[in-house]
Order: sequence, then C-alpha cells, then structure tokens
Amino acid sequence: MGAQGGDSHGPAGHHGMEIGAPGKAADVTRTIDVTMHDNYYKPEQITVKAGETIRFKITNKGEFLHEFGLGTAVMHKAHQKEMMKMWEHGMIEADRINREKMMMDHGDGRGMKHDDPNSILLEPGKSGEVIWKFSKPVDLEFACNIPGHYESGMMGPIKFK
Ligand SMILES: [Cu+2]
Repeated sequence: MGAQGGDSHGPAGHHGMEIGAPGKAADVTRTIDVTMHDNYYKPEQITVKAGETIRFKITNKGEFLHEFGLGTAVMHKAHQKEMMKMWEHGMIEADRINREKMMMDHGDGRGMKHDDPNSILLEPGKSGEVIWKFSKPVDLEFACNIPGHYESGMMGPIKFK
C-alpha cells in the first residue's frame, strides 16, 4: 500500500503536550480495566477528567495480537503506517510479536521497536498497563493500530467530563 507521501503535515509532528503525558504510578487516582477482544474493546468508551492520572489495566482476551494506544485520530493514522511496516517486516504477526525480527536493525537507522509510553502491544492472554496523565480536553481515542483492526472498529472515544 503506497499512498502518496509527503503531504501537508508541516514540521511539528509532536502532539505530546496536547494529549497529556506519561503518568507516575504515585499519582494514579483511578484504575480502569480494559479487555481486548477480536476486534473490539470493553468498555467501548472511556470518560476521564482533565488533570487526572489513570492506570489502564489492559488484558488481551482475544486470539490475536492487539494494541491499546492513546492518541488523536491523526496520531493513530500515522501509527497505522508504522504498524503496517512492522507487519511487512514480519515484526508483528497475527497472534504474536516476533522478537527476533523486532530486534534486528532494518537499516533505516530508526529502530521500529514498539515502545511508546502511550501504547502497549499485547499477545493473547497477556496483560499490561499504561499510566497516563490527561491534560486538557482534546479529541482522543484509544485504538488498536494493527493492520485492519482500527478499520474493523477496534477503537473508542475518550470523553472528558
Ligand atoms: Cu487489535
């Protein structure tokens, strides 16, 4: 899939401050359990307050590899392109992370390791957590950017109270 690149994004690609920041465990005021299935989440939407730090406890109850990522629709779109590359390189497969390939240098100098603090990638049966401090209200979504999953509905809105 080679959509035309080089569009009108402009130089500033970092939305970090808008969407909040990685949270500290000591600041967590609330835990939200999220389960991942093929291909949807429970709950279907999440409500937060500006300024609160939440621990998302994520469990993959599906049979496929899934991601829980926080971001704007634009960020998810960009991440989907990265995930497609990881898929093409065999770094991620339908039901597993290929750690050997994940560790290999793909020659483009920028490791494609999946280690963003706003996202977690989990194999079937695995659990993990993302701790996030939300700042101001923005249009946020939690989403799975594994090829085909977002399109099939594996995403939900984060609403601000
Ligand atoms: Cu998924």
